[in-house]
Amino acid sequence: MLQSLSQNEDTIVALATPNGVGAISVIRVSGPNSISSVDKVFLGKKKLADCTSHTIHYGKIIDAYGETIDDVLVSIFLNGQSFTGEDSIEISTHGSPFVAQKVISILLNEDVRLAEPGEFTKRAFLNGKIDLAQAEAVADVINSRTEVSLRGARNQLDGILSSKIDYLREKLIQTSSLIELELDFAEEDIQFMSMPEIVKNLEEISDELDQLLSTFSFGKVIRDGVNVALVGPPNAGKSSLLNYFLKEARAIVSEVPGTTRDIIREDLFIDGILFRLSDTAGIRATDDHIEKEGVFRSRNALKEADIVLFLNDTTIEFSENLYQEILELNHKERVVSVGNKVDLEKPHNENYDVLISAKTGEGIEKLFAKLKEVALGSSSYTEKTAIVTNIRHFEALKKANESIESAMNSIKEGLTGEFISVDLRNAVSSLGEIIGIITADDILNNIFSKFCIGK
Ligand SMILES: Nc1nc2c(ncn2[C@@H]2O[C@H](COP(=O)(O)OP(=O)(O)OP(=O)(O)O)[C@@H](O)[C@H]2O)c(=O)[nH]1
Ligand SMILES: [Mg+2]
Repeated sequence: MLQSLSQNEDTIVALATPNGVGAISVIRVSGPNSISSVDKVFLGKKKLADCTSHTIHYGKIIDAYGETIDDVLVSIFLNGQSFTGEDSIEISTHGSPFVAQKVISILLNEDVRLAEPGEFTKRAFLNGKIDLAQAEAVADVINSRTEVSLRGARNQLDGILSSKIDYLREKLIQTSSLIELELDFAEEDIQFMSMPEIVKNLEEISDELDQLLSTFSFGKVIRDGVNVALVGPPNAGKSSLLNYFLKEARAIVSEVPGTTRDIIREDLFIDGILFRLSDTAGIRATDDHIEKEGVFRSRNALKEADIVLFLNDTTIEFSENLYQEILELNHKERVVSVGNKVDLEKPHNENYDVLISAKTGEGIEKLFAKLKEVALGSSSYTEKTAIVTNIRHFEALKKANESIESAMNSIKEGLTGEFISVDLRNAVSSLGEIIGIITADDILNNIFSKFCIGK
């Protein structure tokens, strides 16, 4: 099933723990010569070649002159029962980067080479231990910074997305093979499955793909967080709100309109979701060329934001023109209109989704709830729901769905089976790309080069 089973002649080594001082450092070795190479530098009670899999051995690592480098513990993984699917060894040394580097350099003399970034995970994939979507989830688990993003990555590593893709791909292959059968027997005028039935199958698959695609906005939120731009006229209290969120005087606040010029970015976690805040310059026409640049940057930030917090001072008139401009630069459902300074006087509230005071904190809980609501949408996903968090998967799903739609159009137009088959084959291969059934080398390299060395 896999494109190429890993026939790695090379045995690789890398530091698996961070390169710094700690209690222990772990060095990972994987490949056909793992045992023999380590045996040459390891002095224990018995040879590692005589030990069984999944056992741990105390001993010393010695250099070419017989000098002891360190006392170590060596764990052995044999017979494909390792992360990579190859014979592997993990050496735990004392946690000094110098000791770890020394052990690695000794091994480099014993027919072992340094691993490339992500090479252990790449081997796990090539040896069929995990599929490509799961390999990518390994990186997401490592990079996850919040409870929510970790759960999303775990979901993918557990294969929930993969098995959904697998199921849809199989269903598509079945449908498409029926059409191909028909092609083969076209002369004999035999029908294996009626066209309406085929169309019904394709529609079902397409619906499920649509459903998966629709999880991406949520998936992106849980994996990468949400960009929130604090935008509004000068003096609305944007910087005050940023400071209130962060519980520190991060941005300069003053009664002078046009205080903020540069964009100030900070992260805020609300219930495990990462909100990346940008405090921006108040938007107004100005002759000051520095402020002008600030306003230019504000407009860019608001264009790119996943959520725009449009802040206004409730004690003065609502900036209707600016509001209309924001709606043009972004999407209405992503703009939250916030009325600030409610501590000063009772406001006209018809323009606002939420009323707050960045000074007293009034209404901030409601604002948090609103931010979460806009970020997550009406999604109600359980831990068993397949969620698309990765743009590569999203693009492949989109391509698959387009191919299926094109096939259905061909059917409607009464085109011959060949047209339909080509599209369906494309759809099958797009789905296969997600789990790595057939994936071009450059795509694989691109994916694994983003890993750290030792993973
Ligand atoms: N009473 C009251 N004053 C506030 C509130 N929020 C902000 N202010 C005051 O409003 C003024 C402007 O606040 P900033 O936070 O600097 O406003 P800004 O929107 O960042 O302004 P620019 O950076 O100039 O665009 C300051 O004097 C703040 O103390 C509030 O909720 N209540
Ligand atoms: Mg400001």
